[in-house]
Amino acid sequence: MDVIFSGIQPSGSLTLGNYLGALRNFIPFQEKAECYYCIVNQHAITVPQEAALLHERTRNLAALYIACGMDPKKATIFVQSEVPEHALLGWMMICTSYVGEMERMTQYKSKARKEEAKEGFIPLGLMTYPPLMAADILLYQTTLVPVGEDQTQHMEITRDLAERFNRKYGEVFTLPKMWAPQGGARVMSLQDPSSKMSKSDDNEWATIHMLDDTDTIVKKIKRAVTDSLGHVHYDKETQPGVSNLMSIYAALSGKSYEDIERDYEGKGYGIFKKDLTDLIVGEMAPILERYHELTGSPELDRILDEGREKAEAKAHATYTRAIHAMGLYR
Ligand code: ATP
Ligand code: LTN
Repeated sequence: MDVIFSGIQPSGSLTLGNYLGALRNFIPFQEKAECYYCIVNQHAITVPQEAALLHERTRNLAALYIACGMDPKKATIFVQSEVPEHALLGWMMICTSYVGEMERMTQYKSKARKEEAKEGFIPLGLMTYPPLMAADILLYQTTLVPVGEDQTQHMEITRDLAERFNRKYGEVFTLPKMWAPQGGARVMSLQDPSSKMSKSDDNEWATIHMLDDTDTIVKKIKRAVTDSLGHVHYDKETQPGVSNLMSIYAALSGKSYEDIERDYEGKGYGIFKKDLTDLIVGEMAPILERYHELTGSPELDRILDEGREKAEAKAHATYTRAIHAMGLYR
């Protein structure tokens, strides 16, 4: 049976990109695999966070996981910082990593540039982010990691570190594979279709948040950049804005690009955008309702307490093997 591990950072309000590229795809695995779904708050603190807000977002993200259909009876849902083996193995993976390979990571380069411009310094945690992510995954002997396409490089380094460790100290870790969805693996900004939709984007028109109300979604889709060609056609080169909207439409409706092109032949962007808005609202409305029921409820704590226990048991077994392999014992 496959072992699935994935995580999302509680670093902001989740976007439609997080949903289509990651969260939505976590759900079907719980029927057929051993699943661990983590709220990776220790990754969130690789850039400055406000304490009260981080706490609130951590709970809210857990509620959102469950609102999307994650079933705590079938999947283990937990908070990264509550299972200390993540940080402990994280340190061992940092010591297995090289500065050069970390400096070459594209997410590191772009986030380092951004933080330096904003704060005047680069937090070291940004550079050691990948070995912590490797530890997350390797602790559970994970076979498959469902993530969006932007995580490809992080998955490659995870495998490299696991192989390096196994070669040097003995076979401790399973080599995990990345699993990216067919559609929605890379949702782009509504304002600049050359960059990915991101929860930390400062331009509020660029991003649809899962918690946006209907009115806001209507306005954001209306304002989404298109072009002057006026036909609904998939071509990322000549019509990047429309193609991005089509990819969201396809991911939500299950239709192919050809079907969508046929359905909107001779119709303008207005009708297409209205139908797309309906699709997004239709998908999000039931999630929102369940989310609001859960956020304040004690049920959430019970679920996360249980998740921590189950995760800890599995993580501890791998961690024990790893410290023995490395000689980290008396
Ligand atoms: P940040 O903007 O704070 O760096 P993020 O929005 O990229 O965060 P993460 O928490 O880093 O979100 O990612 C959570 C998951 O969502 C990952 O699996 C990632 O691949 C996926 N994801 C993020 N943005 C997109 C996107 N635009 N399209 C598809 N998948 C995405
Ligand atoms: N880097 C990931 C978040 C993350 C993650 C993980 C994803 C941290 N640890 C382990 C999958 C498995 C991101 O999505 N930005």
